[in-house]
Amino acid sequence: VTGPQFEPTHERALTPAVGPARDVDGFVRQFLRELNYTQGVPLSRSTLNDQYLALARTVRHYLMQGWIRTGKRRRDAGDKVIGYLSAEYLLGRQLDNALLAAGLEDIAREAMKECGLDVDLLRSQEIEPGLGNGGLGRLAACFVDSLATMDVSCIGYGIRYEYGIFKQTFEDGRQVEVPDSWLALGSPWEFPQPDRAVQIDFGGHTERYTGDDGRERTRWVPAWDVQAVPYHLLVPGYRNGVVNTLRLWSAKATNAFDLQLFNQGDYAEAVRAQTFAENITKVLYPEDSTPQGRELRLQQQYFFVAASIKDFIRHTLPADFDLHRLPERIAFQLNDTHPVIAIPELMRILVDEHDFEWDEAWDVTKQCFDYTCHTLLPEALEVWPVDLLGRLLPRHLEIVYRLNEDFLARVREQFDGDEVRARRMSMVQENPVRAIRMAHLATVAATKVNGVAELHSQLLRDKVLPDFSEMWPDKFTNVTNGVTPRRFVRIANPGMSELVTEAIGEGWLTDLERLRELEPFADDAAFRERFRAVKAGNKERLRQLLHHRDGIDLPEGHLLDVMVKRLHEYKRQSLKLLHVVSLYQRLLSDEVDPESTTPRTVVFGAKAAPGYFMAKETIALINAVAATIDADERVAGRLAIAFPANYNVTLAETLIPAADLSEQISLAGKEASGTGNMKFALNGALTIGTDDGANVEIRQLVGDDNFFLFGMTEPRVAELQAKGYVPGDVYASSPRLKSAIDFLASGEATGGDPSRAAAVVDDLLSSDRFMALADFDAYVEAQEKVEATYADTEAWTRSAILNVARSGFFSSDRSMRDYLDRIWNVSARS
Ligand code: NTF
Repeated sequence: VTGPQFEPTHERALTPAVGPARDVDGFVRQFLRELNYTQGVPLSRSTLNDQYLALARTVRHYLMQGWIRTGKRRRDAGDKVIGYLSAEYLLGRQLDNALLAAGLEDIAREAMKECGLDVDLLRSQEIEPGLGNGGLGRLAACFVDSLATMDVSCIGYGIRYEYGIFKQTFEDGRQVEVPDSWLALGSPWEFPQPDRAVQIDFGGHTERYTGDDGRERTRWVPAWDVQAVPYHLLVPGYRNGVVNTLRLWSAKATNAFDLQLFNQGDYAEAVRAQTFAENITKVLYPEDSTPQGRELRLQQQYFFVAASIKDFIRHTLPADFDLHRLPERIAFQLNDTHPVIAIPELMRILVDEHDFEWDEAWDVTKQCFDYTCHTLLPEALEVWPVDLLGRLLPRHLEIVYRLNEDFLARVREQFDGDEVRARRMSMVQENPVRAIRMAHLATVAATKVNGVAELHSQLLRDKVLPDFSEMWPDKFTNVTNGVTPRRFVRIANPGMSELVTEAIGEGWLTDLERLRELEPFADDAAFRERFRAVKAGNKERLRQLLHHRDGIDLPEGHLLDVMVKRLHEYKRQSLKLLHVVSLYQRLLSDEVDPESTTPRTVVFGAKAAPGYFMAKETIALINAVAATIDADERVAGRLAIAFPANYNVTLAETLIPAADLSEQISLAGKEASGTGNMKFALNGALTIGTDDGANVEIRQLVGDDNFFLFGMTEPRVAELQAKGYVPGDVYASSPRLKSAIDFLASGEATGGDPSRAAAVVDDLLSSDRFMALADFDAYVEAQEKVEATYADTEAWTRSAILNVARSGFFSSDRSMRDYLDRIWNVSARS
């Protein structure tokens, strides 16, 4: 039964449950109860998975009171809710974060010890929910963490994919994707709410009819529907008793199966409808930065936003709420274009279901949405062919057409009938196929449009949406991304966290700018010594992990040079690889004494979209070069390449704190922001990077002396592009580059097999879309500066400490404060 919640008045019903006692004894009792009564096993017969599940549920118990109280307090106050609409949340492991947020780390450790168990071993049992591809999904997870920590009312709406981002394995060095069955062993963090399911319609046609009041109206007559079942996940704030909610939707067939067909023995046909419906939330699209124009993806998008809006109106707002005042109660943030179909959906609800006049509905709708763009690649801006949209959502297509008509009339009026401009700005693209430009729809509707770093927001205004920023200069703003220091400093780097607290006291974890107070310690030799000891400890932790996880044995005492992110040509893993080849050649040449070079281990971590040919070739090539170098005795102890498979949030948490050097080498003007770059700086790695995305701001803050800048600037890139870039010319004019490419092409770096390098080398020489060759010499020179600086241990450590001290700006708490001030007009309680 759906509808307004029954509100019991009995005193007891109003009091949230009291959690277990906050001591070791209380924890042990609750844990054993969970093990015995929920898992159904005695401790003596329990498996590690039983123990992990019981531990997770025990921790969850301690959060429930906060969750119930937070919800009640917010309902009573009638707070405006931030409705974060995101198709992805790359959450990472939940147990570590819940233990930290609840302040239960020590109690849990002791309690497990009393049961003869090791809390760290149990923590490592958790399979992270990989419900995202990369930066965009991880950002959403950081943002909801910050909003809970700042006690801001937020519901994160998303999709409960049954299978998250694929698990990456390597076979003969090539990527093979395996389904990620993160739910298979039980999922202790979610609360299914099947009785709160909502129906989501698809297909069919529209009809005009005359209402009782004599007005002409439209109704949508859908052809099929599915049920959207919400699952709650808890989003605990850091030690403030606040627990917000993630509401993830799972698709279920309206009718489970056809009993007649089943009884006749036609089993496949009997469950066809069910399979069809449940496919909607079966799996995350593993595309990053390029939209996958698949029908199922549009179904996913509509499915989750329609469910979220319906649910908000029905269950979060009071029953008699006047929807004219909707903007007082909700700000929907559109995380890229994926949820943009929410705009015509809200119009449809207001006009068709609540009898709003068109203009009135538009006025409300515009105030309810803001849009964040996360890309600069034109091919990444989603468009939906109108034949597909019209088939799946016929009413929404009509609404978009009408919105577009109204909008273009305004454009023509303001710009004197400038037809070319109107065509450029239209929500409807005519070629190569008629399609809806979701970014244009979002920009027209949204109150605010933001980019994710200063440079990105500027390029968004000047290059991606110039006509729109001319028309509405005040609509555009910037909010530079950030990352949560709870997960990416405190949990990932306990050693450094302790050292920092010892130096500057508590408080920095929720007020990260306070890291500034570390600056004087950069000049304190004893502190530097301890800082290095922490880094050495983190490297050892990584060595242990890679040994057990991947059978990789990292050499000791090397400069640890790390490039981890999705595999994409614009990110230029191939440039890093060319540098590795160049280092290898240098070690083999007679001119350089190997002993005089800096021993270096390069770590790659990257997944490629399964259909992205060049990305997959690059992975195979990196693995082939790694194997060749690994097998070559002549360079042993001087150079190593490691490429652990399946880079994810969990691996990042051990990898990043161990790194000395952070590789952020995208072609200028292509990486919207980057957030890995921030995590590395906050953990005391120095960055080698281009003037791109948030690198620009990192460099400005940490100072040129503590950052290795190289490569063309964005205007230079644009100039070269306009002039006509010829990679062959660069190849011919740089001896070092030519030599590295020839070496690679000859097969000498790939175990004697030149075919391994062919695709990548051919592409670099013939097109090199992202100008890796043009930046090669500058990159190698910057790497030489890295080596010189690294040789001076004290100078390097000083820079590393200054990176930490000056990166407090990159907390996602600050990003959220910026959204609150510049976009949502809501104030935080803390
Ligand atoms: C990514 N965008 C950008 O490529 C990153 O630079 C940025 O840091 C993150 O978003 C978060 O803002 C995407 O993943 C997408 F899908 F928009 F292309």
